[in-house]
Amino acid sequence: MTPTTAPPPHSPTMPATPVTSASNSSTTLGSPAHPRVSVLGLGAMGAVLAGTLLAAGHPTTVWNRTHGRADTLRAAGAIEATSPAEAVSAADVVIVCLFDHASVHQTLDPIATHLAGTDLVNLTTTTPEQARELAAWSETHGIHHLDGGIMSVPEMIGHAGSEILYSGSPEVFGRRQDLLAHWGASTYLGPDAGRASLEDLAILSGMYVMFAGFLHGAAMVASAGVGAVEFAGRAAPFLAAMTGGLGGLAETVDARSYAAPGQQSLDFSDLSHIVRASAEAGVSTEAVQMVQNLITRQRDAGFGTEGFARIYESITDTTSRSHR
Ligand code: FVH
Repeated sequence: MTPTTAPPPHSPTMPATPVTSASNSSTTLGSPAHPRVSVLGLGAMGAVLAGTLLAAGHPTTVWNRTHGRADTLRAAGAIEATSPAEAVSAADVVIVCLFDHASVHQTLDPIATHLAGTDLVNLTTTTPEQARELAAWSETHGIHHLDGGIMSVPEMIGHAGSEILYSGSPEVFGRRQDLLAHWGASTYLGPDAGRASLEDLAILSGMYVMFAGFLHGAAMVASAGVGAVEFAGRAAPFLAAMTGGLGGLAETVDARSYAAPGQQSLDFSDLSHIVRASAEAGVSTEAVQMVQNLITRQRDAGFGTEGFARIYESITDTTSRSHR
């Protein structure tokens, strides 16, 4: 299915802390343009999500397990509910942004009957299977479920560059698109509730492996007395430039054209000198050895002259996986 992305309609000059500009301070009545929302979970992310909707004029009720985290939102016009049941009874749309899948069920299971008929948008990070499980649970209870993967940090919400991936109920996404757009661009990936989570976690895989590689490099140069900040100044521009190569790797993988000319070969990509330099610097070789293992499997199978993108086959071929 081709993803559809809706850009945020709000002004790019929206304040960084939107809770200070609430416009619905007294009314709790929703309207077609401003349905009533309840936000369950006022951690770093949930508080910003709630504040953004409040600033956009949505009657907003909030609840948090630990009392005291709603003070700023309350001062800006939000209503603080004393229980999840009270919070959702005042809502057309329920937004959930809790710690994990277990905390979502701990919060929602006791109030399933109160949620029947409402639109539930779960922005808690879960695995794809957990998202599908919540979708099935929601269907059992007559709840309309949309799952989201937030590709932003709290400071980005409501600003250019913020994006949230969604999958699950197409009706909820269609009905609530204007509301969701207050947080940033909204990309709908289809009715499989697990898809947004899958893509979210796949993107985060890239981020974490890159961060691990950067920190590995920082540990290497530390052996020469170079500080991580100084190293970051040199590494960041190069790493940013290298992301320009992702599209080419992707085309090669989709076409399985590893033998096409113009690619950096696996033989050339051998990382043994980096592994050895890491050992010489007295740091763990794990991070770079992981990549070297993926390369070695393909070279051992006779593909050394083919392109680096071929390590994709080491990743997808679980039958030949080794733990070297
Ligand atoms: N913050 C970020 O940058 C990332 C961006 C990408 C998406 N994540 C995910 O968003 C979920 C919430 O993240 P958060 O940053 O708001 O997390 P915390 O500040 O740690 O707040 C956690 C809230 O969850 C409540 N909570 C925890 N356990 C339970 C429970 N068993 N029952 C009810 N509520 C629970 C916690 O309440 P309290 O500790 O204040 O009582 C907070 O409200 C998360 O999935 C990220 O992966 C954010």
